Amino acid sequence: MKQLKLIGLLLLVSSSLLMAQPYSTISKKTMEDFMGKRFGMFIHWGPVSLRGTEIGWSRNHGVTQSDYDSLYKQFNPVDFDADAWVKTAKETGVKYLTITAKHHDGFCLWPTAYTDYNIMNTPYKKDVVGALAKACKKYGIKFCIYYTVLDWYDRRYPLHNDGNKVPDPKANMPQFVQYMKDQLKELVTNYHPYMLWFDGNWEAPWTLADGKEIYDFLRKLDPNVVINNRLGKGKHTLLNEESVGDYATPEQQIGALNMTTPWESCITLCRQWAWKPGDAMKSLKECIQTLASTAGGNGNLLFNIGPMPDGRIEERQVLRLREIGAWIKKYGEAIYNTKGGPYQPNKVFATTRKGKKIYLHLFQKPGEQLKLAAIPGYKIKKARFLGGPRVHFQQDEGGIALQLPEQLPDENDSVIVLELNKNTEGIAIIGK
Ligand code: FHN
Repeated sequence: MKQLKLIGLLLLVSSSLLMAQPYSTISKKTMEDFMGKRFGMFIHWGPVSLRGTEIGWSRNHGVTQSDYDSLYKQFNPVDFDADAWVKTAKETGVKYLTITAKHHDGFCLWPTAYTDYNIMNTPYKKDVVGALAKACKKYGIKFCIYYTVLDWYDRRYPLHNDGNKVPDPKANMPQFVQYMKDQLKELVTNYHPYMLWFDGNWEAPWTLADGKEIYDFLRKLDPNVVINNRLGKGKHTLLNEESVGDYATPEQQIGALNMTTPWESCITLCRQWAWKPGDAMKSLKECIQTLASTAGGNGNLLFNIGPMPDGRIEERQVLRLREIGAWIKKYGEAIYNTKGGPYQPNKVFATTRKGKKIYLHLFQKPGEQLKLAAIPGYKIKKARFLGGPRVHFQQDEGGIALQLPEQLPDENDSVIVLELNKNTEGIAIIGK
């Protein structure tokens, strides 16, 4: 009897563990490569930039449907220069770039054979996705594609507007899923994206089964393309049995420190995803501390900009991106290919680690000293500002005290390198 109970318990535990797993077959090596990149650029762009309103969401909400759906006839970004965009991405220090090839408004930035609602039927008549893919290859940036699940423009998708709850009886979801497959095959075989960023999985017509069907379809096209978790259902911040995809996607928030589940926060430089004239833009401090806190949480940051209707990125945004890049040029060692922790990120500092080093990202001066909880079984051998002077410290079983100078070297994030006596990546999380 006891044996039967034990077998039953083991079956219960193993099935619950299996149940909690996302639908994902990506290799550990590919995910480690992706997570080591730490920093990507998100680009939300399309004919809606002519109105300066939010992509997808402003259709029937501030911009009439007929006006919104006709914008492509005027869309002529003659100043679009893929090399200039990718050079800016390079100067920013990002390792990958994700373009909205198709957002919820259904407009396609590449010459798709499956709808006329695409860039070739605008006055511009050039393949934006292809130009960016080529420029990314040229400058060594991984090219990635955002592709929406929900499509409020295409009549085969059952809902034609944000807020619609009654499916269109003339719609045809199986035909729409085939349309998705046709377009995704074009995108994967013609542009070979490193990662696919799905979105718009929350509406009723989309099911978990649809997500698994598309995931399997993509895996046959490319076993190594990284796929986010928005092919499934459920919360974007989680990776569980409702998820289809390889990593979690907290949005407009920094994900929680997590050493087991891969995640990437998508956050805007301004407030809107698509370009908006005069939109509030984040300070350099907020940008850098967001990046450091994301890496400190063991996550990636996908940082979004929205280019203008003429094809240029707004000068003030380019300048901000270059300022971020100047910081990364000096401190990138503390971001790229690091792991998060071991200390929980907070308002004063975040930590990343690599080998025997812990990088302490100091966002503000808490006083003459910074006190840290002890790291049992580990000893600090040396401490210095990255690229700067030594830092004096005391350590005992009660904790670590770092003596801070009058002036911190960087007003946004001063990085102190702690060199320990052994590899730091196994240290359990400290703090909650
Ligand atoms: O509706 C979209 C939104 O426009 C934007 O693309 C973000 C980016 O992650 N995703 C959806 C909102 O969750």
